[in-house]
Amino acid sequence: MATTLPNLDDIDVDIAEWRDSLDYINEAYGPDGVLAIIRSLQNHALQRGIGLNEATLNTPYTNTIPPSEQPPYPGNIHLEKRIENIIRWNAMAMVLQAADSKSGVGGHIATFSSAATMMEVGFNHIFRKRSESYGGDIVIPQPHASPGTYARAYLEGRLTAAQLANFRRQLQPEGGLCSYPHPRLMQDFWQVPCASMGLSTPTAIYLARFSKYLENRGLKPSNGGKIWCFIGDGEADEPEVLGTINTASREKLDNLVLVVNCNLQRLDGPVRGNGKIIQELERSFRGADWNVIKVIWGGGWDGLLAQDTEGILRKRMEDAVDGDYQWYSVSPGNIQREHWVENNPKLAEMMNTLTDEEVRDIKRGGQDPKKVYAAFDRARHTIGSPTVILIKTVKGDGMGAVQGRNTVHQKKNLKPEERLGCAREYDIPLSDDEIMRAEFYRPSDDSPEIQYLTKHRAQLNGFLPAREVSCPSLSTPSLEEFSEFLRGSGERQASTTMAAVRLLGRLLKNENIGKFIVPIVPDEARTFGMDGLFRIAGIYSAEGQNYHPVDADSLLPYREAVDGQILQEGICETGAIASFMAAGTAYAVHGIPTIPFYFFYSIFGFQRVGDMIWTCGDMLCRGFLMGGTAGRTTLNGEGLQHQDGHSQVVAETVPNLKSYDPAFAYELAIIIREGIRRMYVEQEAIFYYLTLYNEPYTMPPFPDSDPTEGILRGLYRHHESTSTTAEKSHLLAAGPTIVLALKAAEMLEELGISTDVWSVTSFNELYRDALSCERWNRLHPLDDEKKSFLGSSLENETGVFVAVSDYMKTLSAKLTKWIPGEYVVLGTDGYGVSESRQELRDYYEISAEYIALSALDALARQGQRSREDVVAFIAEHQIPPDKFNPVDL
Ligand SMILES: Cc1ncc(C[n+]2csc(CCOP(=O)(O)OP(=O)(O)O)c2C)c(N)n1
Ligand SMILES: [Mg+2]
Repeated sequence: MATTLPNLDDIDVDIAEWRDSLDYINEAYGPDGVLAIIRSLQNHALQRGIGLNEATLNTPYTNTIPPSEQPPYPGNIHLEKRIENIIRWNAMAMVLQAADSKSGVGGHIATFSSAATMMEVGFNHIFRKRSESYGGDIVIPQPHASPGTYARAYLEGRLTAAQLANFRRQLQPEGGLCSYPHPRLMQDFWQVPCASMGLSTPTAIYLARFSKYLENRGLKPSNGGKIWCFIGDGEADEPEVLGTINTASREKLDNLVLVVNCNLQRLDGPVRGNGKIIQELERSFRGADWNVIKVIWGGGWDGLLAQDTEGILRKRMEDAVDGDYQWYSVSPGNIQREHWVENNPKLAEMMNTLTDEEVRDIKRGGQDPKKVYAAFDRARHTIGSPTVILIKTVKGDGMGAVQGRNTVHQKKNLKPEERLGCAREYDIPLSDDEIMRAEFYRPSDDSPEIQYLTKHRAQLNGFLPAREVSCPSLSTPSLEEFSEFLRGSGERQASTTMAAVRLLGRLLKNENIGKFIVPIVPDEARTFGMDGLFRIAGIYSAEGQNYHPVDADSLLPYREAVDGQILQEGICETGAIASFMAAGTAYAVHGIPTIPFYFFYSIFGFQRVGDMIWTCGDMLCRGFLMGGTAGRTTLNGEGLQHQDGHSQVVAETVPNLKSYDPAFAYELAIIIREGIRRMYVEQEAIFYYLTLYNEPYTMPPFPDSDPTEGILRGLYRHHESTSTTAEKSHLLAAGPTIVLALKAAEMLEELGISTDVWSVTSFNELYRDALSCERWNRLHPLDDEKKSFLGSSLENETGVFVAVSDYMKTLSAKLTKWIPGEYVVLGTDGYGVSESRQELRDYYEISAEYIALSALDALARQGQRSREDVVAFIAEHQIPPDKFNPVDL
């Protein structure tokens, strides 16, 4: 490791001779010659067991771009600094006013303080908005730096002082601002949600990838547009960050720039006190084939580094760890000097060219706009690979005594004298009283600052971030197109998964919307029978297919193509859901109405990437989440970690997600058709979750009674009893459990109990509707009562009710209040078990026998049947009364 390497002076070898030799090879054979020699030496060392990771993956702890390659700065640094300082002040003032209001809503200052310069360089010179001729940059700032983005928008005249004053108070009458970037809550402003640490990186990577996909498929012109994603150095510890970076280089995403604000601190303390986060990240990103640009030192070091012919200063820079650097950021110049030169007379001599003040003021790269611009400029001109820029900054830069302290992240208030100190340093022309009240400052529209800032944004096509949706509506596919599913399967049996994949195949052929369909699947296409689509739609690959596929001669070859339509994501649910997000938001990002159908193993959806699904809701994403091989018992054999009996329960927690658990192919067709209409014709901000099953059974034809409304709102009577006995039961079944309910109905009819079977396509939709009617009635006591769909569907029904699904009982139990009679819920609570379908259904007590038993028992409890009848039923069907309860496993 760097800190333990011996000094070159202490090694008895003439290093100058080695260097001369390399120079000679370079002159005679060029860089390839040098590479060949180094590679040979490297292999030689490796064969002797010498680990070379650091030597090969790390460059020195200096700026990647030397002063000689630095482009001239394209702006007025002095004026930009002034603007930056005003923005810094207003950003700070927002949080201070929130603190003064005693509303307790909080806010952060330190993150933006460290990021201000890099953001300003970007906004003044780099981030370009979408136009006729340009695809448009997307800027994803660090979430905790949001006050800075708001403060700039205030200067730009896009936000009012009242809005700034209501930071984190969105319910105030004058309007307010959300804490972090949340497109759902500020739909004209924020483009991408990023407040859950780590998720913005895969989001950015897959947005960039989807942009290339659209270009390669001819849906978008190749007219540029980059994703600029800013994250924290602490944030880079989230597994989603480094976990998805290989995709970016494999896909050659040169439209992606990730900027890591390396202020060396996270919330609690140093990110890598004992090491160097920049070097560590450099190794990871270089190892993943990214273009890495380090911005470590400000221009104040250039002169010293130029004098450092013996590498003394560089070695010292290399040896100091981040804990030291953080300490320097809080220490006076003389103390810094003492520690830095560490009795090294040569270094002391070099540093003596600077006063203590100058030592104290010497800046890090992220505080120097010229260094930042050089990096941003190189990144935007990089071709063939994604770029990561590692920028060293100071957390809480300019916050006075708390700058660089471990507590700075949480610092939400400043004392009056601290406020004065900051404002005076920023040269804010407000009175002392105004400063102590943390008032905002905005120069007049004709001031040089506002003129400069607006001119530069105009040159870059307008203000950012901005979310401007302009997307054509599609047309709803006709019902005839789904006739195959409305006809039923006849003698054949089919599963809802098979039906869904066939339906997807049909939609792909639709003249109007076919090209907008984006089938997405992790490494599971064969599980769902989607391999048939490979040939017709092709698997997207930016490189095409440079090999002869092993199954080229078969009917279903693995066909990769540059214009392939299917996104086969490999075993990466995070990437797949990020692709769903990119495809489902292309209507807003690019004005292109792509319709994602993401097929996945249902248990690896909400459970695995629930936070990303929540983010999809935030980003107003559209599309269909298709949870395949669903159901705790229907997916037999796979056991505890695969058998999903709860995703429908969790789906209910996402407010604008419509979740359905259909039983039949025609239900599926009606729901998907309506989803396309609502999302892509009416442009509603909703998305869909459908659970699909692998159990084949006969798919009935669309009933003459036309249950369309019931299918969409959650329930309809699928089977009406022809008997008219006094005793009545209703079985409410979802998904494939309807087959069990129909069998149970026969058993109950044999016992003389008239039984209807209702297909419940969505317990969740019924519940939401019932709650919303109940709320409305409470608020309108004198008006006619609104009836919920569930209430009016069942209002004339009597008897007992049994609900069953392949999900936890809580899914149906939440309807209890609105069911007009004794109500029993059956479900699959407990961990999954490896067993056959039939055994599992007995085990979780949802088989036909248990359904019938539940109805019979409910009637007995109502006094309509004797308890002896129940005992007899238990005995006849050999139901073990002392059976193990699955939730106890
Ligand atoms: C998933 C998640 N975990 C925790 C948090 C809380 N949190 C917000 S900011 C932060 C520290 C950020 O540190 P860093 O990424 O280094 O950014 P900096 O503020 O230093 O620029 C934490 C822990 C969060 N927002 N999301
Ligand atoms: Mg940090």
